[in-house]
Amino acid sequence: MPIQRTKPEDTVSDDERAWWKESVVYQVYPRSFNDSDGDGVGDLRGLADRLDYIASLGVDVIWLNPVYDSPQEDNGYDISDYRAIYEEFGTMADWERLLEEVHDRDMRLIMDLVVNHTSRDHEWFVESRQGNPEYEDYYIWREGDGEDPPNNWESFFGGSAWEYDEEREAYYLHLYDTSQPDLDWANEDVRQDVFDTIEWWLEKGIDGFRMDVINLLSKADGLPDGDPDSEWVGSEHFIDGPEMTAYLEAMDEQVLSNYDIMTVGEMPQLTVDEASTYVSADGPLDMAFHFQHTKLDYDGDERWAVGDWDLTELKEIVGRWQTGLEGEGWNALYWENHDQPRVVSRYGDPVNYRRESAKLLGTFMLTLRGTPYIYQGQELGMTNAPWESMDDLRDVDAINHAEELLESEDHEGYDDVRDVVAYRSRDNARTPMQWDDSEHAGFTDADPWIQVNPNHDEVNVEAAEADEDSVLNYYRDLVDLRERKDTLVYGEYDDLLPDHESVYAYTRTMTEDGETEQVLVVLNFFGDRPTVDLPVQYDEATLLLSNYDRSDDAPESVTLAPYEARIYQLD
Ligand code: TEU
Repeated sequence: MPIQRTKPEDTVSDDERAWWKESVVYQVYPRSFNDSDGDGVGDLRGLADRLDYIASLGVDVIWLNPVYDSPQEDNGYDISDYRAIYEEFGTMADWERLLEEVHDRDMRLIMDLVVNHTSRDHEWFVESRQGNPEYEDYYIWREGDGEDPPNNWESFFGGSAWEYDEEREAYYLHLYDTSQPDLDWANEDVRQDVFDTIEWWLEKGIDGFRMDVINLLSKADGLPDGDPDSEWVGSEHFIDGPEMTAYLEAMDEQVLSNYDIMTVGEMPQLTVDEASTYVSADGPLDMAFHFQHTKLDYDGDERWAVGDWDLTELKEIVGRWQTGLEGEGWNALYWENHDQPRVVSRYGDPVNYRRESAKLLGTFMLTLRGTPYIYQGQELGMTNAPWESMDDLRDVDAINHAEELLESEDHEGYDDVRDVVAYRSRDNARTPMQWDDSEHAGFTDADPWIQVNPNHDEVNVEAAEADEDSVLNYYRDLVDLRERKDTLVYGEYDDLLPDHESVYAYTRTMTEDGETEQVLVVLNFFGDRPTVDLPVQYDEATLLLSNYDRSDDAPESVTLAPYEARIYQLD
């Protein structure tokens, strides 16, 4: 059968190609990766000791979560000095060595840029609260409204977004923890100081930034009250605010565009229409993390409640982003990061089909159009941990919300809220990397700062290395396939079964020098055995990869095993 030819103008031009589009990123949360000095906390030398492992995955870029000086109220997202390394993680010399060793292995390093807020301990804030004229307008200070805070905005971590400061006798805005005051980006000096900091790191030779909550910088004039019924009260006044594009364009023009780097913005509540303004070919950033697919298992809008999720909704979201970004906008693809529970525990089956579903979810992420981000441990199929008692929790977000749930509803104790907290806590992503089956999973010799997942006796790097069929080795195959097939990077995406409730099937198609290549991906997202007819045309179908032992049978009608994934080449 002849294949469906796409138009020759689908050819990817040299202008459209970029190293960061062809890269696979691996995210390291240094606090939980590897501890070299026996204090129970991961560190930079520990990470450097494991670079060969990361390189063995075939990935191209490492994204390092914040390692700057910080009181660690929000694990480093509360920065007290942008140009110093947090002592427990090591020294600037350790960091410089790390960068060199990453580059020696032909990988790149991107750093986390957290400039919506600083720590309360940052010198700028210390000066600002004392009313030093140079810094008094570095943060968003307001008088209260009588006994009440200046408006009804809420912190993402719960409660009011305003904190009264006795010293300055005014409220300051904090969209996250009280320890994380928001900078006032309307102040030109703030912008210049941040741009200088960005340049300082780029001059050190890094390869780009992941930008924390970067679409929150611009707050609406007058800071009006928000809709009290919305998911995050006030967000319509501080997400994608009026000056947002102008700030990022200035950052790009003054600093970013002078370097050959990659930038990815983390953007809560981002829609595909809004995204095009940030990440089109001439937008200020290269790509953005949106959150739409991470909310499928909320109960409606409610994050601290668990709902059933629907595959057709996932298809709708993914389809919108795969095809809807205008002006050559590029996607950032992820399931997990340090804020998300483990994906196998959400959209897979961690009990009956851990291995199969981990591979299925990996197949999906690595065969879409965009740059994939693998979070440490995802390549092992790590799962959520049990959070038996409130004392096990470490994350300010989980602790605050657990307390809020306990206060607001008719609950007697932690056991009543445990299911939802254990499911949703960001701590699930932060349990130590599982290197082996020893007491602390090979992460540390001391007591780790957070519990090790008890399943490390089975799920660990050492065991996975020894097992040809492991999730780890399958991820290596996926990365390798992606690196060899441009079609998986640049090819057009077409959903073949948008309405099917358990099977996801799509093609990726690319034409180059008059030749069309088509790759077919077939994914059974559940534990049953569906048979599907696929509208594909081809002369020959070659099975490139599957998480089951399969031969090259014809893909126009297939019966799939639980969580089965297949990738075919169609000629
Ligand atoms: O997160 C921003 C944020 O609001 C979300 O990532 C949130 O944690 C997610 O929606 C949960 O589903 C960033 C950092 O990634 C996070 O670790 C920080 O706590 C936060 O900013 C504040 O800096």
